[in-house]
Amino acid sequence: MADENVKATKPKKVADPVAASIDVGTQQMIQRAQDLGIDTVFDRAVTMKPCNIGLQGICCKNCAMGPCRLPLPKGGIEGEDTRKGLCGATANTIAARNFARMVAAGTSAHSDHGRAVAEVFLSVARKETEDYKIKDVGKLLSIAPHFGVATTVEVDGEIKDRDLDEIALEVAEIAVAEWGKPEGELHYLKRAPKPTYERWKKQGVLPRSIDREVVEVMHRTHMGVDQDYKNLVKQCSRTSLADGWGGSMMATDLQDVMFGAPSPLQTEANMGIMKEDHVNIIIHGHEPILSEMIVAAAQSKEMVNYAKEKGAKGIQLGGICCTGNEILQRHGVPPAGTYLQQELAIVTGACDAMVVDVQCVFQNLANVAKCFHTKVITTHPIARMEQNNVLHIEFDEHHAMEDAKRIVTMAIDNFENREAEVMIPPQKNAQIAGFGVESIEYHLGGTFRGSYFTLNDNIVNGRIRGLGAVVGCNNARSQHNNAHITLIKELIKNDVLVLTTGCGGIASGMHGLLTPETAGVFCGPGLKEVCETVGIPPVLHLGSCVDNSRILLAATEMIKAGGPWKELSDIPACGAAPEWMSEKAIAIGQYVVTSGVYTIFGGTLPVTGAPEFAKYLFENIADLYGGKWAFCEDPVEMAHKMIEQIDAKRKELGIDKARERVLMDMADRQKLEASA
Ligand code: XCC
Ligand code: SF4
Repeated sequence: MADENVKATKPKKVADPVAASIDVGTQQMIQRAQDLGIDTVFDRAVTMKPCNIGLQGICCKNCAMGPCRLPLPKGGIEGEDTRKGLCGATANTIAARNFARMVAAGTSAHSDHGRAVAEVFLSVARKETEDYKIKDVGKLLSIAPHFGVATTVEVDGEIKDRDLDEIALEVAEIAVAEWGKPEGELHYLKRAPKPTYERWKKQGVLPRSIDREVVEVMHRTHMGVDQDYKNLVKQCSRTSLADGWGGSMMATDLQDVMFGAPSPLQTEANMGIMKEDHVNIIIHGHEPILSEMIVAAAQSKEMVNYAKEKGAKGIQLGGICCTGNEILQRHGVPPAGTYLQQELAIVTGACDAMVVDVQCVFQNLANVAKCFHTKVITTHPIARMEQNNVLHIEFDEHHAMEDAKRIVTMAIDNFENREAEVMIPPQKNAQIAGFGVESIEYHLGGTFRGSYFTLNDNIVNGRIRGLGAVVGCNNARSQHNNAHITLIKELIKNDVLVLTTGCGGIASGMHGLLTPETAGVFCGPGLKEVCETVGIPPVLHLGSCVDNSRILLAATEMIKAGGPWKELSDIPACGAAPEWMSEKAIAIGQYVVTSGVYTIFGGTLPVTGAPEFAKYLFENIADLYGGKWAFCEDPVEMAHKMIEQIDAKRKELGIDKARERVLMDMADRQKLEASA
């Protein structure tokens, strides 16, 4: 491993494992990698400093007269800001253009994923594939009307159910067209509460079609086009809505139709789910089109028997990142870790195959795999790796099961090649995951009231102070999982019910926050009472990052169920991505803000080098949509900023007093119980 020539020079700087992660298993694996002379992202974060100008968002390389860099003077700007690039672009223009391109990239990633799902659904509807089916008819019928597809038909004055195949085909064709239709607006926008939709309309940000908005960002940010940061932010909003209420939401829905809407199930999380005596296949990436098939293949008798023939006790699947969340929520496949643990799953020496599709995949996986027997298999035509030890098995929906079996067979055949000593860190925690709009309704509403009424009621009466969506990535620039866990604990301690997705969800599971028992340990009295009464964890895992659309729809259900709130910006709720790193996170943040919700990110945002533009995102934008951006490095402080926003909304709604009364009653009751 170690390079011969380097020996004489001083030892390389490496990460301090304890400072790098709050998870003991992760610390052990970082240490192990270092002992073996293998560098991981944690070490590289120590040796490579981020570029300070890029960090502030003020480097423009949109034409060959640049790159133009406009560093902010140490003491800030006094008087007029005269910084400009060769063409005259101001810091505001440059930072806004960069921000817009992040929104476009993030929207593309979520939406191209959604497109792939929609295309598979179209082949299902056309009966061109046998391997995928419509698993959840109820979900299909519930989304059809949102595409303008009727589910019943009148025959001789009688209302009859329409043929399912017909409905599926119509939905599929209309859905696929959402990416590139020449006119109109996205169908799903009308699912938003009416006042929210009207706001978007008034601001002129209703997306027309998904691809078009992304293309328009690229055009507007080309050298010499849109040079008014406010106008650029407007296009950021329109594009991001095409993600949240478009590509992401359709991805979620059509996945549910084909693979089943999730419902809560119990499993475990962290690298300790890997088993020494099993074939371990780690599935990493985002699109469940692949992972669903691998799950089916790995569970087949044929494959399990083959694994046994080869000396293994069975096949253990594990997920990393969002495809892990997809198979977690639908099949109870345990996640092996978050984004930052991908290299470490290989460092265990027990990973027989790492199967990846798109997004969040480190190219360094291939380098780490060279030191072990692990086969890294890329599967997607748009996501390959240059290293020569990487295998590419292209996955095609028309022979999906065949491809999946080939991949699983390869992993099984590789089991006997394990060389390096296997060392699986034992850390793992029990968890309940797989909540969705439908299951929250069921759990909180009970069977007889089947609505979001109970949730509303508990917010109004103050037992639940508000909602906090804690989502998104890990970032090697901050301690792995620390901000997620610290923030969430502080929120639930203050009676804020937490909804989580993405790597935030996996982190919550790893650290034991996704069990109903958590309520008794970490929650404030109001939230504890609600959770214990209905038997839910105070932190609800709603799936992958495209499933943030579930959070939008859950909030919409709260409005439909009646309450003091009329639009999304009225609800005492906040969004947070405490360890964000990806462009997708910026797209999500922008659609959450545009949907009316205060959104706070950890670390920093690449806008600080342009103070006027930053102020626009942090303050003025609220006048247009009700939501605004913020960032904060310290997770406890972040929680209190969110709580402050939640309390302000409660006050606006006139429900701030109710909470004081509830807490007073509770204190009395506790005193009574104590004296009894
Ligand atoms: Fe990627 Fe979705 Fe971020 Fe995790 S949370 S690091 S985007 S896998 Ni979406
Ligand atoms: Fe510089 Fe303007 Fe070209 Fe950007 S577009 S690199 S600011 S000259």
